[in-house]
Amino acid sequence: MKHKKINKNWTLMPEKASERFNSEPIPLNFPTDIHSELIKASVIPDPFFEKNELAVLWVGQENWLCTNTIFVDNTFLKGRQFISIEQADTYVRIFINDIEVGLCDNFFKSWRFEVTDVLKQGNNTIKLVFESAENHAISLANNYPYPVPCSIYDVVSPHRNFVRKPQCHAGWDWGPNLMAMGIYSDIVLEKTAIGFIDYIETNTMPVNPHSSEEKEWSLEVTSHFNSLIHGNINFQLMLSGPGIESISIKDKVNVGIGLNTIKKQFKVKNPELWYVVGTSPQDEEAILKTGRPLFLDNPLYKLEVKAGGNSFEKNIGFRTLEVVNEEDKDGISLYFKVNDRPIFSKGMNWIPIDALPARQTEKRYEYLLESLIHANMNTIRVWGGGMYEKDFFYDYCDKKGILVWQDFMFACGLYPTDKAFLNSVREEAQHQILRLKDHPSIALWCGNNENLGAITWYPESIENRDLYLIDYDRLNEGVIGDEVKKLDPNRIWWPSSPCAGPDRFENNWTNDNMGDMHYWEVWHQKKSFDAYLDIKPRFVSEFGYQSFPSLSTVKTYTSENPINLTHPVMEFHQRSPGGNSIMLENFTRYFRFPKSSEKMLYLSQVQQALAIRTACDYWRSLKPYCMGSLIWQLNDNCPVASWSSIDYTGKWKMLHYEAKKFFSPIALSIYSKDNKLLVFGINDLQKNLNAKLNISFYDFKGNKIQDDIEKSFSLIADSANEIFSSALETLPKQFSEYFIYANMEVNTEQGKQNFDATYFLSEYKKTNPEKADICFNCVEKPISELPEEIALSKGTKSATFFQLELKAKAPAFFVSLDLAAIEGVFSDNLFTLIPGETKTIYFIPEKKLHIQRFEKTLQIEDLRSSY
Ligand code: BMA
Repeated sequence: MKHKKINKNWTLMPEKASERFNSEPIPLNFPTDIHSELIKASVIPDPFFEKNELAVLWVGQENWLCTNTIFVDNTFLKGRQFISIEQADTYVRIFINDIEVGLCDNFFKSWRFEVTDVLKQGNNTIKLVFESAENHAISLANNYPYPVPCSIYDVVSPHRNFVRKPQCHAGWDWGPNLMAMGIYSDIVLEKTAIGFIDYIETNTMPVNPHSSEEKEWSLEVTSHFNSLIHGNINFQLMLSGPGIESISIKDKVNVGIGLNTIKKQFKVKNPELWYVVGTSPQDEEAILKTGRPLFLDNPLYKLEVKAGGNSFEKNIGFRTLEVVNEEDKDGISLYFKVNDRPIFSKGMNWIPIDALPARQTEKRYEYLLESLIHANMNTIRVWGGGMYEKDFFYDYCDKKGILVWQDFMFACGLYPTDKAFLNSVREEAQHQILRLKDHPSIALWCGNNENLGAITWYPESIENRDLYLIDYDRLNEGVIGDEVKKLDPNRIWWPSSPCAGPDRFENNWTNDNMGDMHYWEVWHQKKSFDAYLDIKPRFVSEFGYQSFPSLSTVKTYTSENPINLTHPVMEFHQRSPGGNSIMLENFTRYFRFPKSSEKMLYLSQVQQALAIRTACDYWRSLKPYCMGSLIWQLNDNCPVASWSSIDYTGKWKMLHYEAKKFFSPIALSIYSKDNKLLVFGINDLQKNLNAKLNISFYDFKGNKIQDDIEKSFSLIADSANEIFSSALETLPKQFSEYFIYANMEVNTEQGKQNFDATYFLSEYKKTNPEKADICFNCVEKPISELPEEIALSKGTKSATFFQLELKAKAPAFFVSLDLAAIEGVFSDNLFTLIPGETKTIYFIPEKKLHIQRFEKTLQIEDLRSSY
């Protein structure tokens, strides 16, 4: 088998002459997308700037032609030849020497077309015609016997549900409508006389999991060999990795034309276990010492298969994973048990990392996922309106121990169920299941995002529920669920998010006691943050609250100076209906109104962090009743006001810093409910811990208004411990005149750690903080001196970091440090400064940075400075 990549030296132009394209054909190399190339060639402006998106809508409505000439020699023409593409977005018609050899029509499938007898010796012309998915969608919908509604947003490409491409490409409530097209993988010419290995699948089972001596696992490997011949082929299988004796099997296998499955089963002795980040014995030790896991790489085992002149490689891991979805006295649970240990899922929802797919670089994937685990999270949900992610994403999750909740790519809508659509989805599901199922990080397959609920959203489906419900079931259970059950029977099939579980058909939209829940009433229904305490969920797979990005990010899309939040550009960069108003209205609910638009950006991030902290503090305190909170959403695919915790430029919003604290494996949580103040010590470790709690009551000058409350206790392993409770009426009366500052000291043989939390019993706007006059000292130090619990981006290019000592004259709340467009992460942010105490913060720049620039750029905000 021979491969020849044909990514280079293409040219791009519209398929038919267009007035809008006044350029020579544009040279390009794949992988790329058409918009990105048109931007590079200055044919279109940056779609993320101002309202340029509207000026580039035509790109997705055109057909585009890419042309190339490829040279093929005689030896390549021996045997049979194929052209293969892993990621074609979406309608790509392929011509070689003007003969059509194939049409790709589903972005989520992988394609291989035979080109034997079409390819000739010497130069061959090859053409790719990218046909507008928008036009395909419109014509498919027009020819469909009845309307199939789906949710749409302000700038929208119609009928996205008719085309199998990332649904958010058509515009979402956080993302632009670009209807991207392109090829995001290699384009490969392959030659073989024998056949292909399409997939390798494995099944790992512990044989004697409880033996204290030798732990044996059975490993079954199924190779899918797509044969072009009848006869015997050479087959070889090798497994190697940490701590095991390498295994090698050689054989001759008889195959027939078409698909052959070759199964081999053997035993693996004492492989090292795969762990969820933060749960391995080494991580437990490290957390006891520093409060943080080690972020080690998981042991992975390399499986190589060679068959009929092809080879195929993948990594596998050894772990058991169970999804516990059982009826109990309160409803139906949902949680993951990995290596017999129940895991509280702390994490985020993931959307495609860029609306311009050419910008989806491995570096950015790595940065976002690294940021996820550094904020003490262990789970990510690949949301159904995006894409089955690139290999790199799952490889990284395998390596670092992140659990993946994997949706199938259907979201917020109803879908067609004609034969062609169902067949296409069946092939898509088969491909993605076989491609992804052996990643140890994959925890669950979920049929879609909110489609079960969506049946109740549209007039058509409300009126004719039977029709749309049957259609829903045909696609979801009849095709997707059917394939999951056939191809990956050991993993749970979760029909929809949210739902109560397999084979449950109730509308779970508002149920908080069964399965997973999306809780949107704080935001879409504008309820107060306290509403998070009115539900008792088992697993929240979505909830979110918006903020604006930081000023440096806002400046990437507007040249307006100073900015004004009701300027049309600022409103255009907000896609959630009424979103800016919700944020501004909540300023008036909780805060004194900020004195400038810049301060509003800051306060919006404080507000977002507070909203989500309120939810997470409470839901974590319900463990093990509640076992998951997945925040909507980690990332942005363009610069925009949104629910993300990391903005488009990669800057951590205040929420991400706050999440690092409220998701920490040992954490302190304070809230008030039912007229009581409650303090919880959360311990996710497997050991009981000795701890001391100190609660102080300060006025806004920084004086204590009464004696501290002190208490020693034991934080029971793997639980949420109520460590203090008091009726509100027994606390000092004038709630607006003081704040509560709590500290929990945890003492272990490995070290001592402190966790603090600040709590107001009154709305912030009713209190009178003094001006804090925050000052700081800064020193630059070699990176080797960075305390080990701080280490963030190991990939930093900087040889130094900055150590800041901050002080304040009066208590300062929600202190935020910002460095404009300088890339890097602070060790902490959004903290309280108590006068007389010094807070040490580290900043690790991504690249070399001069201390003068650091000091000059550093912008410090706190609550009092916002008004
Ligand atoms: C959720 C998601 C997305 C959406 C978000 C915010 O329900 O599934 O569709 O972006 O709400 O509205």
